[in-house]
Amino acid sequence: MPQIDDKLAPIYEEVVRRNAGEPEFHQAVREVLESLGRVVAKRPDYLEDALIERICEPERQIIFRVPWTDDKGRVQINRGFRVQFNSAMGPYKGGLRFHPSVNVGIIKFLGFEQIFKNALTGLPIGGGKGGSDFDPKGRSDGEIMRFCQSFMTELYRHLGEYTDVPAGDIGVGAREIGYLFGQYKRLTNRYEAGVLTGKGLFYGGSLARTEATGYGNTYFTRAMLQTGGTDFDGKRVVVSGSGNVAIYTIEKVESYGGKVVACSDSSGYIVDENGIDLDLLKEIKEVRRGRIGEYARLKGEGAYFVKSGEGSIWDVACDVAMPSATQNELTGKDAKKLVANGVIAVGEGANMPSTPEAIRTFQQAGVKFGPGKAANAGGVATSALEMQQNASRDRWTFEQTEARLATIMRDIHDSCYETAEEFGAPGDYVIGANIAGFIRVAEPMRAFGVI
Ligand code: NDP
Ligand code: 2IT
Repeated sequence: MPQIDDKLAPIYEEVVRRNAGEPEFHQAVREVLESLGRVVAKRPDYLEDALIERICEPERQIIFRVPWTDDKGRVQINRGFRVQFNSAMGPYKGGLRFHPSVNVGIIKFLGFEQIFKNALTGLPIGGGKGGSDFDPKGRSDGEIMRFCQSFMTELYRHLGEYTDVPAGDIGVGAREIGYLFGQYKRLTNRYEAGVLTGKGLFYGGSLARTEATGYGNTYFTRAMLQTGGTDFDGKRVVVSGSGNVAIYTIEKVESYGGKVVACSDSSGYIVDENGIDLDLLKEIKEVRRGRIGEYARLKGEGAYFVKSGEGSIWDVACDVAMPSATQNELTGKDAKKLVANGVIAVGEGANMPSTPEAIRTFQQAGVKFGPGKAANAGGVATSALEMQQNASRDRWTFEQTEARLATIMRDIHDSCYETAEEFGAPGDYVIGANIAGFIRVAEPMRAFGVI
């Protein structure tokens, strides 16, 4: 296991002590601190004024009650969160996750990752994350709307285009952003388009934001493949999940000639040896909000469904793996299987989908590994482009926006690659991303003094 530098180990121990029972947050902090040993060896001044300790402590954490009435007239209670982690680079920026597994530790890990990811985009956005343990599955539109209205009725006072700008994440897409924006507008009596991103195209949303995370991960992974003189063309690809990130990853990979043979949801995974039929997948997931097993039933020949618990999607042999569902979905055992089956590159669409053991397995086997905070930054980068369009009361074309996204992803790839080299870890995108992101945040923090 990579070690934390002696000078940084007490910082990690203190994070664990002060944030008991939050293993995902510990995991995210540990990975960054493991990389930073190389920075403080060269630049011990970064140890001054508790700069690194301050990065590990959120600027503000908001936890609130969200009461709402279900369709049977019963009152339900959920818990809402917003962790405003770091505003050195700009207003807090990061998504909202609605999923029953959400707790403060998960939101903190996501907010912490977001600081470095947002810095890597080179755009002026700080790091934050929020959400609720609300489970949207099986809820009617009316229930979703009442929940979103209640959630925003508390959260609105903490938001603003110069303060904190949420967007979507698991369980939060265009429908939820619409209800949240409507309630913000009503409560504040302000048409403040830049307060949320991922908005509908009719009211200030950006073209290409829906596609951005999946497309962005595909650009990043392609750039990694190109450093080895290869590309997606003719490759077998497995993409886990079948939500926003997964769908647009599949779309872009297929446009480059890759064949995506499997995807999943929490009920299991499907394999289609002919390559996933994207129109059918979109119809099931985006229109009907159905389960992934329906794909195999409707597609018929060449496609089959494996129920959750009866196998892992990572058993499916592939050249490129793009985990795009949730944290720690790809374990050390899965990684060994992928390596045995000949995987050459892994691009993380989800946040922290690979366990530390899995990352180690890939890197030791020489597999090109793109960590989420670099590889999936295209979503938040395009959110920042949406904010730019809102601030200038302008609207860009799809082509213009996608071209900016492509350049940003290439720049993130190159800066991770070059930083890894500069710090003596050639080809290690984890170290490159953590160090490049850290330096960009540490410099303004230092300039601001002890705040
Ligand atoms: P969606 O809600 O659109 O889709 C999530 C997908 O992942 C669904 O297929 C879902 O299955 C599956 N999934 C979620 N939780 C679990 C779980 N605990 N076990 C198994 N499967 C699960 O979310 P997104 O596509 O937006 O997000 C996917 C990942 O990408 C997340 O890690 C998110 O943080 C990250 N991300 C998202 C960005 C964005 O712009 N949306 C940007 C950067 C990262 P089911 O429907 O059965 O729950
Ligand atoms: O994890 C992420 O980067 C997101 N869910 C997108 C955040 C955003 O503000 O667009």
